[in-house]
Amino acid sequence: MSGDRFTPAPEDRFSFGIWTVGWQGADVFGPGTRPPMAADRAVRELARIGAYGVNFHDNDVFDFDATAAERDERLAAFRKALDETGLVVTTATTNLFSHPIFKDGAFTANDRDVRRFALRKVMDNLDRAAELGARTYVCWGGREGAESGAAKDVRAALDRYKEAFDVLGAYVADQGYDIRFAIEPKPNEPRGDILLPTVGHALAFIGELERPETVGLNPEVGHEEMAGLNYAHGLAQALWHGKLFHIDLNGQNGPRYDQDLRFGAGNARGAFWVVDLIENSDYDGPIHFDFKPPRTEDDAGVWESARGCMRNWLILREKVRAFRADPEVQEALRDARVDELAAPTLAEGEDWRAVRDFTPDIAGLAARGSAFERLDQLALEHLYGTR
Ligand SMILES: [Mn+2]
Repeated sequence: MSGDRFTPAPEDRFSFGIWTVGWQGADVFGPGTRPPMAADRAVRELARIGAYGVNFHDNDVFDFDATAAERDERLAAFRKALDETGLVVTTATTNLFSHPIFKDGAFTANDRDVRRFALRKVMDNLDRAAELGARTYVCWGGREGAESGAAKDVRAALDRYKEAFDVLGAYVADQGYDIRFAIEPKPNEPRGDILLPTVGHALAFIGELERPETVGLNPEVGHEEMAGLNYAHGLAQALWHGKLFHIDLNGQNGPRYDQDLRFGAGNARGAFWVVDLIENSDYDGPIHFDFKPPRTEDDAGVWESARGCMRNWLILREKVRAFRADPEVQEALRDARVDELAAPTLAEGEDWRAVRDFTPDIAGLAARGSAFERLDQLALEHLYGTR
């Protein structure tokens, strides 16, 4: 399987979270099925299979309760592996969800000391992120939410959520770091309901911050599809707002628990449109995978799963390029009037007066087919490999 045209290269800019391949497979019904993996080993193996970069939580590298000596030793080993492999740290993030102190959230915990400690923990890791060259800082507020009604004043929680981003934005500015924040929405799990549950909620929230230009989005396939939403449409809207700072790619089969399958597994048709959108956009961040090798896999299966993420991107990239280059597709796009949508509804110099009394051929327009089915069938035939 290796050495073919779907073999990843550093210029493909594939990156992985250290926690993805390092996941031991613990779930709510059973403990892990794989031994722990040190961050430096994850870096070396990811480099071996063709990755370009990594993203890490503070506690992917050292334990929450590590002594200063243990922390420094783990960080030194991580740095050494990065130096030796040439892998880049594209992104960093903070674990504000595993330790019991964060059981009611971090930035929006009712307890003020928890909130103050959460800010400190993020600032500690922002220093490491800056030192390691990360330009994007992901914020997934997995514990920011509630299972019950009265326990969480959502409007006050949003005040505190905004306060956290304002304080951290000031810290980054005061330190002179070249780092932007990327909010990762998720509707539920681990909390019953999570704040900022979708791309749309997060976009609206960013508009209320003191430094909105430094905060964007990190949408995840599974998280949007858990909410029944179209991930490619969410990405397109984030791009439209200039807010697509990062992407978390994986696989999901509709609204159910967060599956974190390898990219391209799950909703394959959705994945085709994601690759088509990103390949034809100005997104210049890493092609990042946030998946979990299933609990059934041993160490060999972990790397097979990680390799599959990258191969599936490259396979779909070849298919979307063939789709766009196909003369029959181009004709079908014209028949479907896809280009016409780019033309402003009013011409240059026109205002509302131009259409105030506009009356088209109503019967003719109503009767005319949109010719979308042929276009979509051509896409499916490229995806299914028959064209
Ligand atoms: Mn997920």
